[in-house]
Amino acid sequence: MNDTFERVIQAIDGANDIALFCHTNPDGDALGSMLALYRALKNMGKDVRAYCDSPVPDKYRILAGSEDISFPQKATHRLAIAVDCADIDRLGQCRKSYLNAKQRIAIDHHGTFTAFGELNYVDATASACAEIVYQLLKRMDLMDKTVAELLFGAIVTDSGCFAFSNTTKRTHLIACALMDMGIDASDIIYNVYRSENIRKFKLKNAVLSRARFFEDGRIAIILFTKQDFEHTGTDSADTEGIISELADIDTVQIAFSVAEVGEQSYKISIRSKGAVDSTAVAKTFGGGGHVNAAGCRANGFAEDIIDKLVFLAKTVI
Ligand SMILES: [Mn+2]
Repeated sequence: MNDTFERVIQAIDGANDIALFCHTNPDGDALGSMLALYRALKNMGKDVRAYCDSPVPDKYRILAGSEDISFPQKATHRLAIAVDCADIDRLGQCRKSYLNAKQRIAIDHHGTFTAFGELNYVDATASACAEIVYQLLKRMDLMDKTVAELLFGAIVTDSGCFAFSNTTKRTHLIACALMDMGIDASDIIYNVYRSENIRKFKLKNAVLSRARFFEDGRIAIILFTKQDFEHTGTDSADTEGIISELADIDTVQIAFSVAEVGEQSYKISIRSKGAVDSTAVAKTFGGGGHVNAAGCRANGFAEDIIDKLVFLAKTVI
């Protein structure tokens, strides 16, 4: 299903008015990949916009160009490029604007990618979508230090700072190439990966203290309630990464984070180890992702959802 970089480059060369899109509730890879393209295409002299239907989380406001990200303002664009989205619904409210573009490209690294663009480029072996964007921009000779910083931050986010099993030799080789451009790697790692505000620290401690374990500690679940967010002054974006604390427990084979995002509406993140397939559970709820990291949404009562997750988890561990 893959189109070549040549065809993607041809489409970019042939368009002046380009809109970039990333997924709703953006993470470091979605934002870093999109903003790297944004800066590179701007440097090319293109009229380029960067769109997302959610506000940029505080910790990512340091990313160059993040202040330019907006909700789509123009009815149609000549070319639309979506990054880090496995399916078109991940664009949230930006979906319509993406579909309105005269030509559409989708670049992604999820195994559950649905090839929703006219031109599609997917590489499920890439730790981050930014690995693909790096290869594309390198080929186009559009790399600069700021682009390198954005791509490095994106790779750090999605590879768990080079610790997740999705990290390959190529991930490290790209990181080396980015470091050769003069970036301050440890500074970026601190800012996008390690640092957290005191509100998130309090949220993490409240929720982790109530973690539940099943099947001799092989299944772990944490639940973020509306009250947790209210008491700590946080929101669902602050749940990012907390699930890793469960996955770090030696007995845990599969971990779930269930976050209340609306009235009887929950966002579920799943992490697993080795051959334990997170997507097998996510797909049951209409979600997707990678073997060891997936996500989905569910409606209903938290306890019913947790029961269902534990039941499904038992079938995959
Ligand atoms: Mn990603």
